[in-house]
Amino acid sequence: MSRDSFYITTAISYPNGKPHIGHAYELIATDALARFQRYDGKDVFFLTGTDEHGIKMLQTARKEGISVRELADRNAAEFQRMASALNASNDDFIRTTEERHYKASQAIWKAMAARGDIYKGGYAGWYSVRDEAYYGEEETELREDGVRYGPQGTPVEWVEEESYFFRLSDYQDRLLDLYENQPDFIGPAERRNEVASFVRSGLKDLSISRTTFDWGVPVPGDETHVMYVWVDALTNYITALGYPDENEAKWKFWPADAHVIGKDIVRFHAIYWPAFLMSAGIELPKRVFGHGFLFNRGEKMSKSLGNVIDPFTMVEHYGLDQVRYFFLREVPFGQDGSYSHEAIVNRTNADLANDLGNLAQRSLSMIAKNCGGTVPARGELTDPDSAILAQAADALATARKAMSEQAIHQALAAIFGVVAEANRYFAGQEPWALKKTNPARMETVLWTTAEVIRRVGILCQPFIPGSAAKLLDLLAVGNDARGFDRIDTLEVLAPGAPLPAPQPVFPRYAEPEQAA
Ligand code: ME8
Repeated sequence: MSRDSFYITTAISYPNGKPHIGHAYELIATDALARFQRYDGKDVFFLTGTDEHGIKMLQTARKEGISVRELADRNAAEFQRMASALNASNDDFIRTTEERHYKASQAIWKAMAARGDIYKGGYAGWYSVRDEAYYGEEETELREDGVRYGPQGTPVEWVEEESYFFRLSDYQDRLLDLYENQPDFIGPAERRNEVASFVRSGLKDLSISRTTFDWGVPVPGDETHVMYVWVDALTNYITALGYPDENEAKWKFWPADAHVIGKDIVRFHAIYWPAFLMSAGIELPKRVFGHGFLFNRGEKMSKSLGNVIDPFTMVEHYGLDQVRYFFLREVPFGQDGSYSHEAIVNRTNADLANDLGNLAQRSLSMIAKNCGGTVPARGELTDPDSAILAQAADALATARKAMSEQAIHQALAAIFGVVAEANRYFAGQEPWALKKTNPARMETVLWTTAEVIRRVGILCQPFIPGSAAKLLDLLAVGNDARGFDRIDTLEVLAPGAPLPAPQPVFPRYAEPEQAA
């Protein structure tokens, strides 16, 4: 039987600068969602990459005095380096300057043109280079500084040129039907309401080509035009699956199960993208999820405020799984979030080092000392044993539902709820006291604790893959026994099986001056 497939993507980032924490956040979250489905038995394809065209890229290159290709190459390499530094499990990394992507972008353009949805006209209106977006005059505002700004607070400039247009206005009703009939298409719900009311207020045709520069995908049949960067950018999601070659094996992953993006670009994904796809006769993705923005102590990160924290530095300083855990647990996915040194240290020490780390270290050390370094004997299970084991198995069902709605924080809350309860169980059963009074019962309590740690370790893999693997190694769980289907298989932890010497998995964070 073939496994169900699951296709998930991040946005593709503009490599006009180095990756920042916002990029890292999106990648970590999407990675957790992808890994979760893999452990749940799905055949997963996870895509990320870089969006290399557009005027913003050109302007940055000009400012730096290098060619735009050099800028793209240099920073795309940084984004790739970030993906490996974050232990992202992406199956491909797409760059929109690749040959395969020109082919796909020109193919979707031709399909939209064949449908009669593309015509030539003249564009005159406002454009934000920072957002790479056209805005209606009513969405802009002339401020006291004499500069006109768009709805995201970025400056807009007046643009007038010959342009091809996409008949977006024809798709208004079909888009509203889509939001109505497929209420899960946009998440979270606030984002869906915003998009629906924007579409209801009326859609104008969209300018989809530019003539004043040539850094982009040439328009088929009229090479004096390059495509508007968002037309080619959105197409990346099907390029990676081999479009337009629908015989390509990877095409089976389409339609995407989820496009994970930030809230600032929901409009492009929930309006333009489905309209382009409908026009080209391609199935629509199942869901577009707009996560929130991350702020440093509540302020928007920006180079001018000097509060941009480099993800590489953060990972080096706090540890990779500590950073992954913090972002995924602390910030309800879909809402804005804030990070600070104190909050990261707090989560690291309270949840990882104390709750999970100490429980593992204490119980595994007792096993090493009192059970000959082997899995303890499992006597008859009492009610408290069965209850904690059941809670650990039930956490999978809770996490599964939460992850299907991108509520990553809720999945982790359920898993760490088990850890908290397991600590109460361990303290309440007092295996150290049983050592003299009832050694057989001590072994059963230690077996149960080890089994809960195994279950928690299995569940933690999508979120903190490196540390979860170490936990499972300490319990000698084979690589082939780490899927979610093994969550309540009592036989995995076989009494008498030899265990490696226990090692601490989650170091406490100590302030550098304290550590010295
Ligand atoms: O928008 N917190 O690229 P991009 C959280 N190329 N997420 C953030 C963030 C922050 N502070 N800042 C940015 C683009 N993001 C386009 C996408 S997709 C076909 C094309 C998120 O480099 C942002 O919302 O500006 C987006 O999802 C991603 O990072 C890339 O942003």
